Amino acid sequence: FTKTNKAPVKAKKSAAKKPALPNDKTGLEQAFLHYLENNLGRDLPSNPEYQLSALAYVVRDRLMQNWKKTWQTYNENPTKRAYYLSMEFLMGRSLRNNLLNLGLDHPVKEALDDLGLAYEEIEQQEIDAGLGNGGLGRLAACFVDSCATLGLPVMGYGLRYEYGMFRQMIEQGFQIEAPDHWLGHGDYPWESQRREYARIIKFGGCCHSHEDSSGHLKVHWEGYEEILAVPFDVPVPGYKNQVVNSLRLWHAEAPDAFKLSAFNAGSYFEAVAEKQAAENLTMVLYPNDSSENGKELRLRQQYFLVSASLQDVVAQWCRTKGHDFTDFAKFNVFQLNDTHPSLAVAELMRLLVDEHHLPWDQAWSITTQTMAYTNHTLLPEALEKWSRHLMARLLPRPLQIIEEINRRFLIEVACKWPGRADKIRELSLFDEHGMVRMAYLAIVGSFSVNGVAALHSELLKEGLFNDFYQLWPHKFNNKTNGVTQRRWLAACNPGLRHLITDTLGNEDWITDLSRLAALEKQVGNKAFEQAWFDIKQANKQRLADLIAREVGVQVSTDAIFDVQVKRIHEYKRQLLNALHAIHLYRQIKLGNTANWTNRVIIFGGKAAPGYAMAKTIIKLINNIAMMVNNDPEIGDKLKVVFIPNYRVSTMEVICPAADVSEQISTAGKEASGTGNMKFMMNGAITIGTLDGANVEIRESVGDDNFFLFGLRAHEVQAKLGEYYPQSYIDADADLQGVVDLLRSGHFNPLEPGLFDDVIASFMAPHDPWMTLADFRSYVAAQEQVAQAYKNQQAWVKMSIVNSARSGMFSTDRTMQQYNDEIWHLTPVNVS
Ligand code: B1N
Repeated sequence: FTKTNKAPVKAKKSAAKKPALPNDKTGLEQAFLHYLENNLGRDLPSNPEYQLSALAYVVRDRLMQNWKKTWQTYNENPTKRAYYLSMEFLMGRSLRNNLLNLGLDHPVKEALDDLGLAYEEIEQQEIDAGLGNGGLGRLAACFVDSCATLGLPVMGYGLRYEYGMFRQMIEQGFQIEAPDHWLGHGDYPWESQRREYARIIKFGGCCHSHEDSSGHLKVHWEGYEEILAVPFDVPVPGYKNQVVNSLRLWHAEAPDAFKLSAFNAGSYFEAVAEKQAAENLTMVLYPNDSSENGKELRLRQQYFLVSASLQDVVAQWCRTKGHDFTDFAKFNVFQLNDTHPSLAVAELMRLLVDEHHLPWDQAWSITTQTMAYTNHTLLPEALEKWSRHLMARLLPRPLQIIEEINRRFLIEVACKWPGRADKIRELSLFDEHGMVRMAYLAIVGSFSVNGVAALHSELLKEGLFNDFYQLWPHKFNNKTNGVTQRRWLAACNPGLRHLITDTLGNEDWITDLSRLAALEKQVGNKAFEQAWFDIKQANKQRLADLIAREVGVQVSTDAIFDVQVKRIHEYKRQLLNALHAIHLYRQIKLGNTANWTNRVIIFGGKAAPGYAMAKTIIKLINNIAMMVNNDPEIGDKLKVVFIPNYRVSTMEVICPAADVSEQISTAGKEASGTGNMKFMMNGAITIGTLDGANVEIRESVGDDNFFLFGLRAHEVQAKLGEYYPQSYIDADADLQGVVDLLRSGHFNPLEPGLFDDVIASFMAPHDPWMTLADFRSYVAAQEQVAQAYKNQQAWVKMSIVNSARSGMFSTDRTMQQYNDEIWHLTPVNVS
């Protein structure tokens, strides 16, 4: 029963008749007042919350027009589509970005100005959509922005958590977590509920098999509980190209019929409690970055995302193609954002085999031509494993399918390595403790496996996935991360945006970042260099104001702004930075301040609530800050600040203001990093190890425009087992002084023993992060930084070169490569 979809054609006619909404100053002003007065029942001036709502409605109307047009274009030209499956989309605020991409930023500002309102004040009212932890979630958000700008038919699928990343408060120097009930403050103006596309997701029960009339074995999943997945769509506009793609976020609900029998049997209370439990599924984002906790609810979330999204795509397919899946892989591709959605491999098999009655081999061929997997970490503690017991209880049918995939896969392994029982054991999807290795499932089920920076992708092939690489070398590839220059340069750094545009003569760089290369011609142009410097100073003042407001510390914009903002994790080595802060403090106290350069060391980042060591590191930084900032002898020579509640909207103030970007992870541990790219684009100079994308950043800017230090990845590897932290202390009086000061309790006079665990961690021969091994070369690199900053002109030159050579770190380039090498989609033209 193939059904042709006639609706789009009709919709196009009606859309064509409608006049476009006015985008001029007067039209926008009228629309704004219309919503304020008629929809919200308020008169000017009203308060900024209402102003934000009214403005968001104005923008939403204009997005909606293009959204419909895009949807029609896709329907009229049924070409291949990609689906980005991710447990996280760290979108941040949307207003400024939507205005920029619609080309409405200038007229809207003028319209508000006319009404006596300040755009900057209104936009501060928007709450960040914090539906992600860090780099992996923000990457997904940059990806969908770039896909829309490139006109690629790509849809994001994620979860609509009611509580996003927790709010971090700092009390007495400690991190305190508060819930982020971001949807509780009125509505989220950008989303549209689409109940007509709700899907049922199954959990629990058991499986029975029987022979059907033609003698085939059929499996029935029975006795399961149902949870309803309701989609909320968020528009993702491309830059001035009329494309608006969709981010579809699933919300869990108990179906109407939920536990009706229990209600009827009189268990009213229990039934309501269970209904509530069902709706808990999408209540909260797990706040772990780079570590897994194996909680049942997390597995439920993963399957819920995967099943709802795949059902959605398969239902869409059946609407136009009926049950003929021959060409399914020619028209659909799923990109798995790490292993979190890797149950997609089993779920697509289940849908094809159980629900659409395809033979296993055909279903497997479709699945393995449709799935592509991106790995984001080499850290063993972040590699997901789920217990077979838990899966058997929650997902009996997907588990059976994984067992069958494994059975067939291990036959392949046996053929490749005859007689090698060790290979069978090592490559099995089930480890010796009966845990399912999700990364292995993703690799076996995918036609493409990529890392996120050149070094990372090499290390995957050499180490973690070496056996798989030997089996299937063609699957392995690299896609170096990026960031979108729309949000991370054009929108967050208006001063630099205007200078760049005036200098280059056009805004083409906003969709082709390689054009920034032409800025290098301006090196030596005094007026340009002065303008560049002045913009940085103004951005530093904006950050200084934020620091004064949020931290209560006055910092001088003449000092180096030395910034490390990212999740707090031992491998990222905020501790090394803190030891350097102590070193500088000590030098000032010793009077070693000849040729001194003033410095503000700025930290920000959240620790996972269960990660005790990371939380102690936050406390240590705050205690150092307290001591340093209140000592008149230290003054402006050194300030240390910890900015609370680091998130997307604070990075938008921080990255344009940084002089120095701290990217100091132990080599081989940071898969890529993306903050490093935001800083570079905005003209900060990196001090960093040869890790993740730092390697490529340094290749781009050259040795002279990058402060390199530390062990290389292979040196770290070689040192394992023969690392003696004490030997570095013995050889280095400065390090000895720093460690002694810390040990003496100087930074915790009223809290004895507070930092003992931290000290023990960097003193341990098994310290995997080898912090002390890199102390001396880090201090030396920091001394070069301090000297280099004294030569303002030379510094500005380095800054310009960093920005000018950041072209390859645009997600436009990243997405182009995913498309050219993995997805093979045809870009659309919406007009
Ligand atoms: O993904 C980013 C990279 O730039 C970073 O280097 C990398 O650390 C980050 C479990 C993760 N890897 N793994 C995670 C997040 C949540 C979670 O529950 C792991 N995040 C990264 C983008 O490629």
